[in-house]
Amino acid sequence: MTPILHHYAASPFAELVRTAFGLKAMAWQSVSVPNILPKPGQTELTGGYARTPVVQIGADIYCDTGAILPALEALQPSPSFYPAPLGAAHRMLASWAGGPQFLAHVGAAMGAMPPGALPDAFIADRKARFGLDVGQLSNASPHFASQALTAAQWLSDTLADGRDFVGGTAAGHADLALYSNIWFVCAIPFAKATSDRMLALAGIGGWFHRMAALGHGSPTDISADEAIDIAAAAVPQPVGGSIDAPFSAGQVVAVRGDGSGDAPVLGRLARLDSGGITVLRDAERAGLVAVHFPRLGQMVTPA
Ligand SMILES: N[C@@H](CCC(=O)N[C@@H](CS)C(=O)NCC(=O)O)C(=O)O
Repeated sequence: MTPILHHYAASPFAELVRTAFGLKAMAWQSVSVPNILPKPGQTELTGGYARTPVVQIGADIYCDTGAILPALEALQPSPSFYPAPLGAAHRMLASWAGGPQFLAHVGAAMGAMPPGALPDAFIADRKARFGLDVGQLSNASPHFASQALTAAQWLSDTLADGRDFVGGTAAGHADLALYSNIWFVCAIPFAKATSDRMLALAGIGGWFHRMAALGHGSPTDISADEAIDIAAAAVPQPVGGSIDAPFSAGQVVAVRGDGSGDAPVLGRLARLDSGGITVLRDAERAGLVAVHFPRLGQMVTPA
């Protein structure tokens, strides 16, 4: 079944997934979502999760790149997102790039924007949902740029032995995560002074162009309504894994993302272990869907 990406062009985590499709040379369907709330098409499927990106495979809905990449890996194992010798350690590096380093790159990129460059509605959305005052990022921009440049220097040091990618000859999840951060700084023309410094570091320019050359696979546009119809016509795939104590199968739980005030996703627990979280829920138009999350970064509580 063709995966469907719910995303918008400027999202760095969406760029990670678009490039992941390129790495695997996959065909996919593209649904454009707003970059602020409300996102009615997306939340009809997720039950509340409103971050970007989300990937849908039939009636299975994957929230967060930490759940999306393993799902795409299962759909098409080769070439792998976790090539040897790093293997699963790709996830640890990606988690650092997508965690503390994500804010550093957002600050380096958006902090360079002049006052008034961002719409008021976008500033209000990020303040209400994440407590982030993007309108004030410019004050801390030199600090954030220093953090992002330090990460770029570490990447340069890693590539100094002549390897093509972080783990050797093949690109993997770590490369995708580091790439999407630097891509975001490069995408904001106001941050050119910082992106130029990053790309000038030994090895980074060549690596960045090798990553960009992976492309985005083969997307086809569909509407949010078509994606909902696809979910309605499908049934969730059988769920693997297990359920950690003290929770039990079928128990109604709330899943909340760390650091966001977005609505929790309520559903009947089908999986809760280090491999991920799955809840089943009955969507108004899409019918029975399975909503999947990574375990890291999500809080699960009885509802
Ligand atoms: N841990 C999540 C982070 C996703 C994330 O923070 N995405 C940003 C955009 S790049 C976001 O959702 N911003 C708010 C929005 O798009 O509404 C992941 O790996 O997918």
